[in-house]
Amino acid sequence: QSPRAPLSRLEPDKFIDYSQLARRIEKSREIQRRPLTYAEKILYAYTDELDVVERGKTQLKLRPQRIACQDATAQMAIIQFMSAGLQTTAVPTTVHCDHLIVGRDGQDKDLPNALNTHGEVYDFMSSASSRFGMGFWKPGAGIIHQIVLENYAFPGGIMVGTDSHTPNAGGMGMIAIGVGGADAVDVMAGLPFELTAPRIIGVRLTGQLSGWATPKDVINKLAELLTVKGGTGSIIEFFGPGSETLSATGQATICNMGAETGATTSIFPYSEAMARYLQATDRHEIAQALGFASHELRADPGAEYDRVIEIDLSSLEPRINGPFTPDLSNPLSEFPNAIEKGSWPQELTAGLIGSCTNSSFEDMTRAASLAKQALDAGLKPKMPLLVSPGSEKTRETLHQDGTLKIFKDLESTLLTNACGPCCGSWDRQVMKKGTPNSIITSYNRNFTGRLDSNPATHIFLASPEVVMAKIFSRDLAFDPTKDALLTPKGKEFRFQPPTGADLPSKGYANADQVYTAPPLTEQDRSGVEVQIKESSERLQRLSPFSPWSGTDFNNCVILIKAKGKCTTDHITPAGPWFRYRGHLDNISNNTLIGAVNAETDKVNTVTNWLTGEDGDVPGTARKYRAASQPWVVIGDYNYGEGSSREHAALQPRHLGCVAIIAKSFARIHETNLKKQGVLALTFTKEEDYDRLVSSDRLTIGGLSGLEPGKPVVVAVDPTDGREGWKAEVTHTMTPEQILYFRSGSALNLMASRKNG
Ligand code: MIC
Ligand code: SF4
Repeated sequence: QSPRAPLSRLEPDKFIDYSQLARRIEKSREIQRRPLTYAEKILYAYTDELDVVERGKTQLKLRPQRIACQDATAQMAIIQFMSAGLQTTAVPTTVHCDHLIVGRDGQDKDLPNALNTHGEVYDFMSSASSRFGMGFWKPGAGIIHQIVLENYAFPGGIMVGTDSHTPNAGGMGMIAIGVGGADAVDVMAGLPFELTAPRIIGVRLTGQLSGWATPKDVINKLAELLTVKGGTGSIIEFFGPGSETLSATGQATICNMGAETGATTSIFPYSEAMARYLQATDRHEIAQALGFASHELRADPGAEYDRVIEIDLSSLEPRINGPFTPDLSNPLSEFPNAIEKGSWPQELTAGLIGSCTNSSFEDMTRAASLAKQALDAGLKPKMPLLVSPGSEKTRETLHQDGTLKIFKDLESTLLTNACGPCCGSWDRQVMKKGTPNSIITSYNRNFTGRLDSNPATHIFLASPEVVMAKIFSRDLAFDPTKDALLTPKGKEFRFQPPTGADLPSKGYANADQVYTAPPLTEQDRSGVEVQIKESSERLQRLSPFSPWSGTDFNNCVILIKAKGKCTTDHITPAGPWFRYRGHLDNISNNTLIGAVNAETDKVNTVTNWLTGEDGDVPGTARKYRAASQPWVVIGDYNYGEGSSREHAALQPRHLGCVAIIAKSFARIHETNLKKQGVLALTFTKEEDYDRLVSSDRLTIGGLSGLEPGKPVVVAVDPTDGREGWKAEVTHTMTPEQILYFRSGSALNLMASRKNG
């Protein structure tokens, strides 16, 4: 037996050594002189120059073992990698074609359509993958997080991914962190990934799920307890006897949606279920080697958490979260009251299952068990059911096992193995935009306009089981755990609780044909040409942003004072806009079009303070840029919540934004802003948000004296006759990040260091 195993089946020349990991953990415990939580063990084992860590303060320089990029963010990451003049990724990297494929008629039609529509972009990414040494998962292979779980995630590992749901791999005991493209480029270039040592929220699970309760309900409940910002700056670490009762894929569902609380990542300690999953996915060597460190792959006795939350799995009820925010949670039994109180549209119009959150073998077989009961009783779905399988491997396994046949009998639409509706790539037929309606899904997000670009669609989040049962009634209030339905013969029908299997009895099918490995030698790689057509409307080389001029930002205008939720879906919506993810100038035409103007409650309408005319937000920003007029955005709480898309920082920067001043920021977005040289400033006194009027002029002063921890003063000069005043704001820039600002971006800094 060896402590060494290949990192993955697909990269037999790269290894993980579990004895070495155990030694590193020992050593970091000696340095910290205290018991460590599991997350801390992994983080610190992969930190350069480890010293005594103060959670929430110390800057860690992490060395991830892997990078995963999905197509909607990979394009810009690769373009940045190229513009830094780099040759080969320093860390194993994969690219996944999952976000661009539009769901409409099902895989047979949608996939060929996608290959046609996005051919230029796929060619770019596949050639760049070959050129720079990255593994390429073709369109239709599956969703990034599912593929990572099946092929790359392992207990005790650490990775970053250019997608906010990267923490999905925490279900396999891995520290997996969502980052922006520029952060990923650092790691690709061999630089460490810098992170403020997270606080650790412990979640102690007791009891065991039964009946209708599922892992999704655990996280739906936790989202309620923590809210969409309660996880910010923290890792959620699960422990307790209940965690040993969950399947690896169920744990992945929970970690996946930890992102909805703003957490840096979520993680489960090593359990038998992980070993079984490794075996089932043909990774026997890792399953064996980890015996050399399994005693370390959990929290030390007496390890301290910053906060502990208890959840009893035995008494957990199924829950439905939404609409419009993932932390609005109701147990099934109280949902009818909530519908009435919220005046939500009473008729359910579509059901969607699958996605990176809930498409495991277990999810699908359990959902199918309910479908079968209903079909056997002669019932038919009352609305379209769309199924998004997470990967070709699992889809093929479900096909072989007969589960897909049940979905077929339901006349559901089997979509491509891709994000599809979940990321707004849904060409929804029938429902007219603007029509209020309710839909239910097993996905993870429900921000306004997210799935079908219809802001009036109320999106509810539940387990695949609850979604499956609910499509048999148009009544949103129908409770499948107790209410009866009438069969065509007029008989009463009640569902029995779902049943399924956590793993396929004959193992998972092989689906390696959907993967392309990069050429092995540098020589073979260097012959590959990566092409970007000058005339392309989809891909554009980046020109470096200008460095900071050395003077304060005087007399800035406010482009928009945004009110309430301003997620990355509000700053740069997805869906149809994915088209331009590789073309900064074109995608900038959607900048902040979803943000609500705090003074008028209007969307995409602001006043141009140079001319006094009203206009759309991106158009007005372009006018400021043409006039060399610096501008800022004023934001509310948790500005930039949601996605990792760095376009939400790149676009404002491209259009001349110098600072975002908000009550608070979401972690990934705040880092993305810093990387692109935009000041991310937080009000010291939240009331100052209310005091600002969007016609005010702002001077952000003392910039040559920027220092970590030192507040910045913003002089407010009202144009409406009110007296001038000063607002104090803070920033979280490290010395290195202050250099990003001065250089104009992190990329500029990297290039200047490279050129000496
Ligand atoms: C999401 O779930 O919001 C997305 C679409 O996967 C994004 C990535 C993107 O916008 O490209 C994410 O989560 O980071
Ligand atoms: Fe894709 Fe949705 Fe998962 Fe994001 S959350 S990776 S859009 S399936």
